[in-house]
Amino acid sequence: MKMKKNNTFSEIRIALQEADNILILPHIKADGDAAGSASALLEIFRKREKKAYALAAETPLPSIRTLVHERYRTEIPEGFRPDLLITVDCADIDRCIDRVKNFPDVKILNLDHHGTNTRFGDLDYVIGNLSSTGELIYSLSEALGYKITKKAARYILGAILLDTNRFYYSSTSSRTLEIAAEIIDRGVSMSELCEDLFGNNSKEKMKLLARAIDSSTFFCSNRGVYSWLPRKVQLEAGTDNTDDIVEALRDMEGVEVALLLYDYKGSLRASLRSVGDVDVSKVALAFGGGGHKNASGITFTDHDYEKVLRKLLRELEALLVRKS
Ligand SMILES: [Mn+2]
Repeated sequence: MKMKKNNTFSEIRIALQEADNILILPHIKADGDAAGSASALLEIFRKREKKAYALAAETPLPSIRTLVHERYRTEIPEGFRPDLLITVDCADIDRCIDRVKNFPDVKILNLDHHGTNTRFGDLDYVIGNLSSTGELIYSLSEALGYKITKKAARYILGAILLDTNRFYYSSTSSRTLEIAAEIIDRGVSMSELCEDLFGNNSKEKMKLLARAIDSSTFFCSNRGVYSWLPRKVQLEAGTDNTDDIVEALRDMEGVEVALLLYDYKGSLRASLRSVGDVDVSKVALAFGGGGHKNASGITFTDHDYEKVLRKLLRELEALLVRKS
């Protein structure tokens, strides 16, 4: 399959100039990169006197509320008719189709950093191995000569911090760190931002994490680990916020692949994490999901947990065996 090329900066500039009403779409179950990137764009467009809103699929999680702009909504304001849609951090159109489908004739600008991005936009700007969509928006805004305010810069730094797990992942380049440094130079306090983002775990979330760790099972000579959080367990813990749980599984000694299966809004979801050369995006793609080499996800239409788990474990084991 031949990969569609990125549009040029001048093509993107023209599309943005022609648009007066812009609707920004973060992916379903928006994470900090999606929400922060959408918020940064809202702030950048406000400065350029464009009418823009972000339309999210759900209310943002409390843990990322600090990355949410006033114009980030869950309902479209009355009378607002977009003439351009911008999808942020969406590897494929399924991640935002719930909202895109309401605007069949509106052009899409697809901004993303997932290597598996299907380039579904009328215009695409995708850089596959970048730390975050936040970093992509920073570089794009600079290339277009758009002013990045302190407020926008803070959203971007939050997006970068979350998607790199505080500069832990290999997607953190020297340029990522330079951008973070430039943002600090604009007066953004990284420690205050970190406190907002990482220092507010709810008891419910920690309880759910404890349940996941407690019920985890190792496979492939302890090189892999999985856990399962059905709706019932989420209700008992008092939250459906599964953020950071799969990372905690991955960070156990000797683990190369971690899998978290969980019920999410009526579907069964799998989050995959890996370390080093183990490429879980291959497994995700094989099941209709997507993501990055070390972090991918899949939404299953099949609700049979046992069957899905069996299939996934078979593929993950094969992946680990091939690597060793
Ligand atoms: Mn991202």
